[in-house]
Amino acid sequence: MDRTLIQELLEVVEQAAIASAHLTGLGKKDEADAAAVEAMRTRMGSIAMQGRIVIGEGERDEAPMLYIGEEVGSGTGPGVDFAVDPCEGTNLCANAQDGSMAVLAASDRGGLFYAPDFYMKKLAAPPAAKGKVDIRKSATENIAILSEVLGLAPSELTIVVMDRARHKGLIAEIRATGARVKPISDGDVQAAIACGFAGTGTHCLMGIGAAPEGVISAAALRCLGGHFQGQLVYDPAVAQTSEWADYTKEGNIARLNDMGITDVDKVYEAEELASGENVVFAGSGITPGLLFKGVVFEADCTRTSSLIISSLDRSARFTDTVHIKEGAKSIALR
Ligand code: VTB
Ligand code: MG
Ligand code: MG
Repeated sequence: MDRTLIQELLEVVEQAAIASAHLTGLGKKDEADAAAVEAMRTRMGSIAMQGRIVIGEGERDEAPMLYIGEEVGSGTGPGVDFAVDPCEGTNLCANAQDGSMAVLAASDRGGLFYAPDFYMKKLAAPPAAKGKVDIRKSATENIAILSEVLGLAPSELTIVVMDRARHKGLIAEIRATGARVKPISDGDVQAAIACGFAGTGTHCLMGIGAAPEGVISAAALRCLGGHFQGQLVYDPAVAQTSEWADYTKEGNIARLNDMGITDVDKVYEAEELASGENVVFAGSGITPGLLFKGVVFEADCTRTSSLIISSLDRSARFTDTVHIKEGAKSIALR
């Protein structure tokens, strides 16, 4: 992987975000997802690389595009592994709610954890808390640590938690410490990454979301020096999701074992989920959010706001791109 890839990957997520943004608010989540997938795949095709999807939109039989194992790119050049979520937060996009984005993580071959399509308990926090908070500790203990290392009272800390039945106890525990809970309906990737930056008003992500999204979050936080840990969730009684209505704990453990995961309770650090020598994260807002303004359509241009984080040059670039329409007469400078 070299630095020219950074610019290419920026364009990949910008194109995916624009494609989904045309379907924002229409209540069509699958269509918004498909549009992003198509745009992402097309733009990836013109990058000189031997790309491979390790986390994608499903197995070969279920998804027409960007399925796990699919090869992307021109077919010559460096080998690059990708974890993609072309429309992360499809419900948010379909309902024109904040927080959806086109997102991917890239690394050298073998540099991203092949996360199963399971749930994952996650803990994300700012760099100052790295290695100090711990997913094995209680929320109460972690909030005390956060308060200490960030120099903020619990009442000045905002903890993002997905708004799910499984988090009833967690939310009550956090509130009992005096910290603020910000429930989100979807989109824990953006919330996790927001923890990596001061000034986002987001100090910690706690609770259970999806495992593939955990790898993408880990890639970004690893580059930022932030804290991220993940632990797979295999017990349907813990996940409390209709998706797992027909699954059993034993069956899920057997599925993990079949995938080569024998230590099912392992706590994965960011550096294990995104272990490659070089790691790049790229995200572009579809709707506004903690990190971006999202796609804005204007008469003469389309504007995108994005974030590329790269270990190649130890940078986090926030970009605002004006995509100029043919025959444009005036472009506002904002
Ligand atoms: C999680 C979360 C994602 O979807 O995967 C969620 O990590 C689905 O969780 O950010 P449930 O099955 O509990 O609804 C997102 O919110 C969006 O992809
Ligand atoms: Mg998706
Ligand atoms: Mg998603």
